[in-house]
Amino acid sequence: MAEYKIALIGDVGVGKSSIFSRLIKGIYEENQATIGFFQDNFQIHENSEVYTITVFDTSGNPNTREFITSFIRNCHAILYVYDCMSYKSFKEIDIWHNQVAEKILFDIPLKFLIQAKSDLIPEAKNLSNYDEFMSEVNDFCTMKGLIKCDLSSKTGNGFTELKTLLIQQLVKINKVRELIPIPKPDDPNKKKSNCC
Ligand SMILES: Nc1nc2c(ncn2[C@@H]2O[C@H](COP(=O)(O)OP(=O)(O)OP(=O)(O)O)[C@@H](O)[C@H]2O)c(=O)[nH]1
Ligand SMILES: [Mg+2]
Repeated sequence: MAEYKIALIGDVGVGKSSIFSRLIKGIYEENQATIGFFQDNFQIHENSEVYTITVFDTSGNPNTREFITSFIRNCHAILYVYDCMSYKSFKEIDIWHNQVAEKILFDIPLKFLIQAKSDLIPEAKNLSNYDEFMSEVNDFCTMKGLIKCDLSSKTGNGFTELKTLLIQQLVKINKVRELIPIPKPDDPNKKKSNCC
């Protein structure tokens, strides 16, 4: 049975733990602010295969960024999360993205940009900068190679589509990886060859 690891990353209060609860337990529940991280898993059945997806729910506290970005380096996919009502939470994604990219030197995991709390989009449309906000979001996804996805943990909207997309992309990437081995960072303990 194939296993994949994914991480939820983003600002405080954007809805990461609510997404985690929806993915793992299929429910919407109120959560305390996350300290450090939690992990749990769920299974996806696709084309008669069963896949186990381990999800890391992380704290949005900027003080924990260094710690979080180092342990998620082995994840197969990263879900960057922002709140559709908060332009600031979207701008923070760039900082998270740069920090993760610094840690992951040789491997490029699958990346999603999750617009969380999508049940609030009708309200978000009243924000004075909404059109510019969405245009920046689309440009950012194109520039950084992120797949955009709208989710509402409250209503459950978008989760079926996310799971299908996630597994299809993970399997696809895994097949490519099997064909083209990705170079690993040099092992500092490995003895250098004398060969010219
Ligand atoms: N309307 C709406 N509100 C949501 C949704 N998801 C989360 N919320 C609200 O947002 C608040 C924060 O959500 P959390 O999931 O705890 O946020 P977090 O990103 O895990 O925050 P930290 O753990 O502090 O980093 C919750 O208390 C909910 O009230 C959603 O889909 N729709
Ligand atoms: Mg949380």
